[in-house]
Amino acid sequence: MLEKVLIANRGEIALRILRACKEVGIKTVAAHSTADRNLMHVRLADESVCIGPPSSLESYLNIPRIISAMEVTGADAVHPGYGFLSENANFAEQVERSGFIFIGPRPETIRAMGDKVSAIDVMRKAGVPTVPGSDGPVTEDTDCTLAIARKIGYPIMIKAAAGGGGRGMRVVHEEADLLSFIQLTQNEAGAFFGNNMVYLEKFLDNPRHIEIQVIGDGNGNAICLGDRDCSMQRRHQKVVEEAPAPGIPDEVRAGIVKSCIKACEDLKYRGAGTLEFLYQNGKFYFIEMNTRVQVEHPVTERITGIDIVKEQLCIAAGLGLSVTQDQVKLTGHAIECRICAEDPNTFLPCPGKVNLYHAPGGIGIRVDSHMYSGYTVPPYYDSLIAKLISYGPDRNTAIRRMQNALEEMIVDGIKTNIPLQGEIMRDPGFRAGGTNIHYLEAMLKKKNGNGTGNGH
Ligand code: MV4
Repeated sequence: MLEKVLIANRGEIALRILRACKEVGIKTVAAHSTADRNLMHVRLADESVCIGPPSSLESYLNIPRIISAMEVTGADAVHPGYGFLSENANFAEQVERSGFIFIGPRPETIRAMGDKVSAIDVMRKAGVPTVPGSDGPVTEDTDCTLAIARKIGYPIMIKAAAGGGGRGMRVVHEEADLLSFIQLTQNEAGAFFGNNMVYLEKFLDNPRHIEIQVIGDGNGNAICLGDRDCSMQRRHQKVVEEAPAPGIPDEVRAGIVKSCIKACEDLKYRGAGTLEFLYQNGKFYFIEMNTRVQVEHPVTERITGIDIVKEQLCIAAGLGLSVTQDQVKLTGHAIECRICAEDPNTFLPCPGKVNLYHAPGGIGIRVDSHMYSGYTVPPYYDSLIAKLISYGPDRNTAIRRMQNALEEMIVDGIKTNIPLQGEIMRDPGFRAGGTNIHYLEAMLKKKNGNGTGNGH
């Protein structure tokens, strides 16, 4: 097993990683900014090391400081969590070149998946269904581009190869706009990502966002832990996730799972990963792959009984997967509500001191949170303060348990989205299941008369 893991992250995921390390007997180092001295995982870790001031660029995103912290504390591996350096191929490469273990995929895999054109190419060649599109970057040959677009059919989405998570995209409805919109997207992508490559896809107007969790051992063995529906989102921020995705026919699910496993085996994928799909009219279309543990991993853990972070640690230690695909059984239904410190009307972050925190509990409830009474939510990082996960033998039971848990939860002193989560749980569309990516924004608009929620 690994001896000592440096946790290069903060908040609930740092605590989640710490718990997995403790469970398997690995020593821990909490690398933290000055703003995070009083975080729960810093108190609980075997050692802690301050890596810089509050600014992420000078702490959690600072590669030399993190590698120095590993050197100084004698850690043998680093867990990047999600966000920050988790999908930075240069970081993974420098960690390995310095003689340490990066808990995640090989640097070249991270790099290949970070470029969406290359990710789609890899997946299409492995037999994963993709969105009809340019199957490669847009070139200087405008006649060729116009012909490809005509073949795809309008509306078309122009996407930056270096984009993802909603940045660097544009919809074109007619040929007259195509070339100028491509130019605009290229310019933005160049300025934003330092890479102006763009590609084309058929625009899907009302898809669901469904993702598939995979784990590979790095030697060509891979398993799939089922799917999650993450369609309940606002401005590319997920709000509620659930597993399994409601209403997917068994044979459609079996087909997509099979193709994802094959792709990961072909890639000799190492570690935990997520293939993101759009799902519309009964079909899956691959769009991106995430090469890290995700915020919403607990819903998958709950329906499979598999500890995804523990699997990451075992794979990094070279011990392989703890289960075979035959041993993966999906049971019941799990829902996650992201609890954020934000203003319920403006959705702006609402940092400050939590005077009183009371966590909900009971059968089928899990809370992943670094919060405690007296904790101050700093203004420098994202506003996620807790993840509330409910489980039941069926979806309705999971929803009911979530409603009860939301009513039990007390976070006094700061504004949170707990009331909004309650409204979603009571909403007839959500209760019916299978809502698309536009549903939440439409629901908020109906409630407030517009999309901002502030009545203007
Ligand atoms: C799309 C799409 C429709 N058609 N691609 C947005 C973020 C990035 N991960 C991909 N995204 C989309 N790609 C095609 N061909 C619609 C979106 C999209 C979206 C996707 C997932 C979750 C939320 C979304 C919100 C708006 C647009």
